[in-house]
Amino acid sequence: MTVTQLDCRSYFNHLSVGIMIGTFAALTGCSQAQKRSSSTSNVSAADSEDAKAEEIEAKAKKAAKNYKVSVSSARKYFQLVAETEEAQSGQASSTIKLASKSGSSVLGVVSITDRAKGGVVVNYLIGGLTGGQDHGFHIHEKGNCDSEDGSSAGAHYNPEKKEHGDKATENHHAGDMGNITANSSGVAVVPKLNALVLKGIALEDLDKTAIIVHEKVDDLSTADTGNAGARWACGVIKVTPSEEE
Ligand SMILES: [Cu+2]
Repeated sequence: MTVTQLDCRSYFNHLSVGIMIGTFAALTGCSQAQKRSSSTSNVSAADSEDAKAEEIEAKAKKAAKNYKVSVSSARKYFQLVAETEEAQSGQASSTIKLASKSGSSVLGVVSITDRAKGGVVVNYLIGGLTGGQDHGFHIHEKGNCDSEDGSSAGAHYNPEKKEHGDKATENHHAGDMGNITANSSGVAVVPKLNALVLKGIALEDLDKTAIIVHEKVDDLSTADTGNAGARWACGVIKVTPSEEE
């Protein structure tokens, strides 16, 4: 049997175990140059994965301090943001930092990414909540978090003039994101990839609106607020048109 140059190269491209490459090369007579080139590309792929993991670890440690959350919660958030951006390759993203309001100690970060097939994916990492409780989570219509109680963010984002409600149903404000669930340490982190998707909205529609985290659970029905209580955190959504990839 004769192994062509092409066969040899494509075989290497699919191998990751050095010893198997060596054995195959010895059996088929593939050149040292090809072996070297293959192992270099395998090493750089591994290096790139290591670099990504290190970057996530560094961000997680910093966020853990900034937002008073565990490193493991922060790691989960950054991993899911990275997976989202990989899945929605080339789509715009915006990161929103939340400031405490109404005397709470709620802090956190939210990432919104356009979906290739429409809508946006929302990832979040929020600390300082009431342990084991759900908290209303909305987009409000004004990109202004200046007031002490978050009232400057106005009412729910609702361009279609619908009723407040459950985002799983037809009739709800575009800014109704339901509730986020705090763990026993008062931290809410997005549970899995695409756990929170808002359909019918593009990121640019949300320019100069705000994210609000509430004191209480949103009952998903009471007009116009879901009876979710005080505004415990607020962050302005800013979308810059020429954002980096
Ligand atoms: Cu709200």
